[in-house]
Amino acid sequence: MRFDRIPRCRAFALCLIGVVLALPCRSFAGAKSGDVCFPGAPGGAVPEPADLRSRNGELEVELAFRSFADSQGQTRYCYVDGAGNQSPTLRVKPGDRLTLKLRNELPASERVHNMAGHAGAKGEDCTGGPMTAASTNLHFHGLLIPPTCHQDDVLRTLVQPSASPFEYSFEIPQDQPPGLYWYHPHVHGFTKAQVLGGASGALIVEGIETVNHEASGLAERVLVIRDQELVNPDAAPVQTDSMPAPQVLRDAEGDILNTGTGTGKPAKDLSINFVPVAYPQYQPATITMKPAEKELWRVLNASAITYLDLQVLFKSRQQMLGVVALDGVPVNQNGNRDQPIVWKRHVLIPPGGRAEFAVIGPKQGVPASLVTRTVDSGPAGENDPTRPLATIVTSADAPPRSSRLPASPAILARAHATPLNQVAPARVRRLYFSEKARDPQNPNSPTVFFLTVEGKTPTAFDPNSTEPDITVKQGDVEDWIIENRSQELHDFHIHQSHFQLLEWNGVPVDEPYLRDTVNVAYWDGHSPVYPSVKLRMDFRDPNIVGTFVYHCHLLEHEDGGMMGTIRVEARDVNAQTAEKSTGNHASR
Ligand SMILES: [Cu+2]
Repeated sequence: MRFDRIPRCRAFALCLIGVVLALPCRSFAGAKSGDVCFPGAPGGAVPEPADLRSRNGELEVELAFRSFADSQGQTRYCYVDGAGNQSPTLRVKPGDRLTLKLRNELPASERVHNMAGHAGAKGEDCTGGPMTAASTNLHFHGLLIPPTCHQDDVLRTLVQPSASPFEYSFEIPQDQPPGLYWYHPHVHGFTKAQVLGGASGALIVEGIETVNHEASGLAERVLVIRDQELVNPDAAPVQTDSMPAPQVLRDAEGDILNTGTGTGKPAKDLSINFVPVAYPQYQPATITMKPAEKELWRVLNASAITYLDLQVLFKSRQQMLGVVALDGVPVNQNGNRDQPIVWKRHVLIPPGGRAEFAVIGPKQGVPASLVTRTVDSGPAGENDPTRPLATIVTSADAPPRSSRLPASPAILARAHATPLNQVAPARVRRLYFSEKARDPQNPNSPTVFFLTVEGKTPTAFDPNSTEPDITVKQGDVEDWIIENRSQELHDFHIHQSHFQLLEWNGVPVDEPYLRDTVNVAYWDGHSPVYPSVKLRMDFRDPNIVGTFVYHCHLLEHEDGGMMGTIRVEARDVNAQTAEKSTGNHASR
């Protein structure tokens, strides 16, 4: 696959000329190589991202990473494949090899020369280099692949604009749960800017219907919800009721503070498959379904800092959503065989999280919508008011979905590890989120964010540190209690693994399913006990050996220091052999 040789600037200029001459510019779905990132039209149809499917056990993709300044002067980013598809969905099966060549095509003005080291074509080491606004890399969020060079390392891999395309190449593990994952950049200090600018895409491990039969035969709809800077930052809120608009207050980072009212100016706008739904009018995008058809909605919250709490309304009545997978893992996969579907009236998806749920469309003529409810992010959190995302329109003539899951899936024999909650933890650790103003004398100085192991001194993440914050033995399972000692929500995420939520604020929960992101409630400022989650962490998979990160997935917090490193050490080879022979390898 070759990249188009037309320079981006020339293609963009041609497009601008097209606008002037009233020629139709290419839409996102029809964008061709050479075009830069294209947002959808407000109120327009929600396009399905292009599907790139593996064949004969392989998927080879080349993605160009591009940027441009939008009409507000904000830098927008996107991935474009050789055929001009923007942020395509990568579809692979367990056992497939994914080879992804990433070419950093950020503008020449952002190029960095005289690099101390640079990441390049396969065969070279991932030796780091300058972490700048122009450097990038990829994280394959949720995949159980090694945290190593050319696979899923984010600590040393930096792709510079002057570098040759960087090759990622790895095998999708046979035991990777089938579901929705995603790819996004992960350069410390610059992750928020790139993801907020639009740098993200879906990755689907096929076969969800072979594990969770509730998904069999359903038409699929991939919905990637991103946040972005406000299109109309100076507009006054539209009065929707008799309540006065709440006062707009900003935090030290300039984000609009949570009002707790569910109304007011949001911290960020949202888009749905790049169709913006902008404050203050929130003109919803359009989803067209056949009347009363059941679909599998595969929803990714690719926002940098915005929480989603999704619900589907018919008129104003909440509809039940049939959750079949969270964070890529079918809800019946962790020994939860009696519960293939979890019915919910609304689904909270923190930044980085995914939810896959069955939706039965409205009957012909019934007004319906997809809405995100307000999320109270705490006194120091950002404002996430209630707002519509899409109007659901029914039409008997709606074109069939481009992808439908097999109706009669073969039942695959999968080797499942012992359910996490049946494994005794080797130890318990306590970690905590906290924040402080950089200048204690000035509460408006930038916030420093910490994610600290209890007993250690809170320190912002240092990319140059060579000592891990936590060391674990591969094969172990541990319990981690994660406290929130700040007055805003945080969203815990760890690479290379899924965990199980055991307790919420000290109270046991009945959640036999796995996650890779979890929201941690905010502290009210005076309670003697901090809010917390207790998680059972899984370090059994041999692929996990290496050094990788855990962090808050509100990317402003991650970039601001709320991240730590963990080194998983290989077990003694003799001990591994002995365990395998006694069948104890996965059930320790
Ligand atoms: Cu956070």
